[in-house]
Amino acid sequence: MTALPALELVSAELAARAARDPHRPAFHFTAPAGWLNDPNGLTQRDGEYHLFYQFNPDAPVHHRIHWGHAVSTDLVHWRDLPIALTPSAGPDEDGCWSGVLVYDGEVPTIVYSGRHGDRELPCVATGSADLVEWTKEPANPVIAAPPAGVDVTAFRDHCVWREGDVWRQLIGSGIRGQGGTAFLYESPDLRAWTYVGPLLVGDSSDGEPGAPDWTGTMWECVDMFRIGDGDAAGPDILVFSAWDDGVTHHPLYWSGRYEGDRFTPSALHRLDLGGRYFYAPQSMRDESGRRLLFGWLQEGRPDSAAVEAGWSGVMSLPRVVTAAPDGSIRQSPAPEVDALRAELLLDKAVVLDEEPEHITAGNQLDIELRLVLADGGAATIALRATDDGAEQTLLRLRRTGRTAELSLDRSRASLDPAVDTDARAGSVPVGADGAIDLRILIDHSALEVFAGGVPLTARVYPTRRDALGVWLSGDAARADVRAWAMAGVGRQQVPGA
Ligand code: DQQ
Repeated sequence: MTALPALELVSAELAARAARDPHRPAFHFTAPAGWLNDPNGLTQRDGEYHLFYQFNPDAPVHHRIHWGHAVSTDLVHWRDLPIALTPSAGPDEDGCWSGVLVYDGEVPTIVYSGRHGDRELPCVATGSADLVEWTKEPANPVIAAPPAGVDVTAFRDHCVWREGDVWRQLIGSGIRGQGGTAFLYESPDLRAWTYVGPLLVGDSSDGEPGAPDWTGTMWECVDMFRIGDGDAAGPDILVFSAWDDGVTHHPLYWSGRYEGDRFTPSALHRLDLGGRYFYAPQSMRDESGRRLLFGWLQEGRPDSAAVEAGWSGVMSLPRVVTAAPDGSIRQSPAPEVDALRAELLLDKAVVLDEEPEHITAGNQLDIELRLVLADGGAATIALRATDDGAEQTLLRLRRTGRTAELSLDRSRASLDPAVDTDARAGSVPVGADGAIDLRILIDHSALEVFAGGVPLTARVYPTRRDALGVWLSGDAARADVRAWAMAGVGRQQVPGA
């Protein structure tokens, strides 16, 4: 029996409730209703991008996770395809958790974590050539248990690649008393796996659990890639999401070198200054050789509010990842996002002073700002702001030499006392001329900011309908600003799917 697409699986009542929510983004990908979390199985096939995602059609809570499936030719307009994986009696009875898609010769193959009871084990499913129908391997799980003799904190999520004539995979885990890790396995056929050893082990005693670069006691959604080829290749990048005892902390990455059976790190970096608001990212190399990255924008309102809204979870816009000269990576929205610019609202140079200047308004905006700050200079951008300032989300930048501190102040972002208002901050690069290229994408409750290629993602939930203003202020600063109203992407289904 062919599975149903997401929109046909959710109840009409839930979908209607979700559609009415003013906090629901219009140009980010979301589930039609219910729950969405991690991006999975990213691939481009015959020119079409496939986005699978962790999905619960029944309610906006993380429970009995399915693999939703959507397809796009332009990375911004997505069509629903039938659900790829549904929990069924056996090792994924309680959920089809995160994983990846690889091509075993001509056979599309998903490697994912089947959840049964309170544990997850690696499972495999094979797909039709069009990636629409999936058949689970009768021999699931393909690995019966975590490595013998290792006391693990958890064991799930997969990064799989072909190396010479074998398959290799990383499984996210943690060694109790030591730290997060990625276990390396090898297989001739994606079914029989031999444990090789830990690729790298973190140290959870290093730093405070609250610190934005704490590596956690378990690494979720490990993802390893190299940007570029041959002599032009950048460092190897090992991405993971730091987790501890049920708490999703933040995504980090090691830059370094993968060689033999080990990863030798040279530095640890924050992947997104927004922390848990860009969680469990997965990347893919597309047919043109770009490294694309998607992540899950978690909610910042209480579970009860999401349940009432009928939906939870936003997929990030697609990001292009490039290597920076210092060994870190830079991220920017894929150029395809520009196609959603519906109307140019503003194109002007502004000299900033203490008095905030109203420059534009909207809750679906793309703002490009080239901000030139004197050393020690600062600028503030107020977003989703009411004229009386009762609600406003503030982005601040303060330059010191060749870096600037970017901070997000949500203390007045919402009059709703229940939503998350924690601050976020981190360092971003400044050009030799003192300029910072900023890109700010506002999509109702979803906020993605890129400053010199360093992202800061968050969620905001203003209560007032007039919380739309964008204001600029600063000292020793000027800005070239362009802003566009962004079109929504709607939702399409494959007829008869
Ligand atoms: N979400 C998945 C897990 C993963 C976590 C389950 C990260 O496989 O570890 O939905 O958000």
